[in-house]
Amino acid sequence: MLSISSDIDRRYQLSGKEFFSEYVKKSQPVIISGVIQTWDAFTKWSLLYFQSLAPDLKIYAKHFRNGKIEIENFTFQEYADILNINEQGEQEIRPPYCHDLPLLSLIPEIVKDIQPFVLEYLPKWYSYKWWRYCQFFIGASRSLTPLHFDCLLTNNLFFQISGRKQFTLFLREDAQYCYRYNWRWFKIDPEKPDLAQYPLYQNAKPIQVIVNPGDILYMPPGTLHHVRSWDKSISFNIDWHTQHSVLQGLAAITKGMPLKNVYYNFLLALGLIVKVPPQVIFRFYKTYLNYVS
Ligand SMILES: O=C(O)CCC(=O)C(=O)O
Ligand SMILES: [Fe+2]
Repeated sequence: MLSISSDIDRRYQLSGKEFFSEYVKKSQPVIISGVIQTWDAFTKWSLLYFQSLAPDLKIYAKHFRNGKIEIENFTFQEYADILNINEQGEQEIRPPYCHDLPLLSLIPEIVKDIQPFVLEYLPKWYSYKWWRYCQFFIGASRSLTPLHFDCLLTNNLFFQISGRKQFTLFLREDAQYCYRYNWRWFKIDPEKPDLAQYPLYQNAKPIQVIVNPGDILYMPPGTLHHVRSWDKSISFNIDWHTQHSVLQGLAAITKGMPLKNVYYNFLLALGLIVKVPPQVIFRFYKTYLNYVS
């Protein structure tokens, strides 16, 4: 019988050095607490606050429907109205999910709300204008991101600002039991796995963790994740490579990685290995931040 564990380390005030030696090098996920709780974001950020700063900004939200992604555009006000209706209404229909939005580039005033930033958890190359790499996830309770891994096979630092999220993780060796399609998506629904249709899934080892406001979740490259919001939520992540992971990412061309992804990994390899400055690379890389795949 498939058992679900919650077996990942939770580390209080982990140093950057320990983070790299104990987790990044060993490809182990970890939740880090006690590092970012002084950020103003925890008391300031809400849809209304974003709306007051950028009333005319058009954001996009996604519908994940039967393996396809559809996009809709909203102002913050329109999106807030939809989420409020959702919170009062029926559970059945899931509202659109604002997903992978580079909000710090769109509203630069809010960068100061996440200071001091945790640059000790990133390779130095990313320090220059690090906020440009942050992608936001803003959604209703019950929002769902189906099972996938991150498309460039990057490391992921995930920051939870408000609301709680339940992550179901699988280490990358479990991908073989989860029925992959379209490069990075998986047919398994870890909340109701269909073992008759997908029998190999019984070999997988799901790890379920709850990520609370103030937590940072680290996912190594290729970690599968299925994410269920328990509450209305604001989170953001940074996808980033090391010299090691970018080479692994480039090698994935032999495993079916789409050429467009290989191109972005090539740019990051020029930065991280050949040391081309971020000012140059970012001009070409920035379209990645609006890439839906
Ligand atoms: O928070 C979510 O719903 C999805 C997060 C995710 O997939 C990521 O950070 O890569
Ligand atoms: Fe992801």
